Amino acid sequence: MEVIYTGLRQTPEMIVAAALQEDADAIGLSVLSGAHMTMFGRVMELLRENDATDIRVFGGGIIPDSDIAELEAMGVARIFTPGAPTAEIADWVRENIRPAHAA
Ligand code: B12
Repeated sequence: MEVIYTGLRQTPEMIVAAALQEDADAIGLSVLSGAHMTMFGRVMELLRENDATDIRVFGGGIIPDSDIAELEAMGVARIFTPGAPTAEIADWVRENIRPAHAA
């Protein structure tokens, strides 16, 4: 898979613009600051506004369990929290991103 790293401290607008321009299958967000509800929420909103909800959104960070259900209700496909092994994340991406996009 090709991964485009956009760098630190990107706004949701910059992230969604990059995903649209690059025709991305998925957006992976890392939010450690506690602003995950705002950041994920705005990314989901911008994807809807751009008719691009086929781009799957997933990610991780310092995210309390109690917020994960709400993020999933917003349409976030999966959240990984500290301690998640890289292999588990890679397996999830292999199983969920390409097949979902091809279907
Ligand atoms: C290094 C660090 C910093 C550095 C960041 C350097 C940098 N360039 O990134 C500096 C010094 C700048 C910093 C600043 C701040 N920090 Co700080 N920082 C940390 C620290 C020690 C490590 C964070 C880190 O990089 N972890 C590496 C990541 C990759 O690890 P991880 O979260 O375990 O990742 C796993 C999962 O979350 C998941 N995942 C994470 N991202 C993604 C993305 C994708 C796509 C996927 C699939 C999975 C995934 O998979 C990973 C593997 O298991 C943590 C404490 C800690 N031990 O976590 C505090 C911590 C994150 N910081 C904290 C705080 C409060 C701050 C500040 C607000 C402090 C301040 N008052 O200014 C600022 C916020 C800056 C900002 N805007 O985000 C708190 C956050 C509390 C919260 N959110 O509730 C923490 C948890 C410390 C604490 N216990 O209080 N910080």
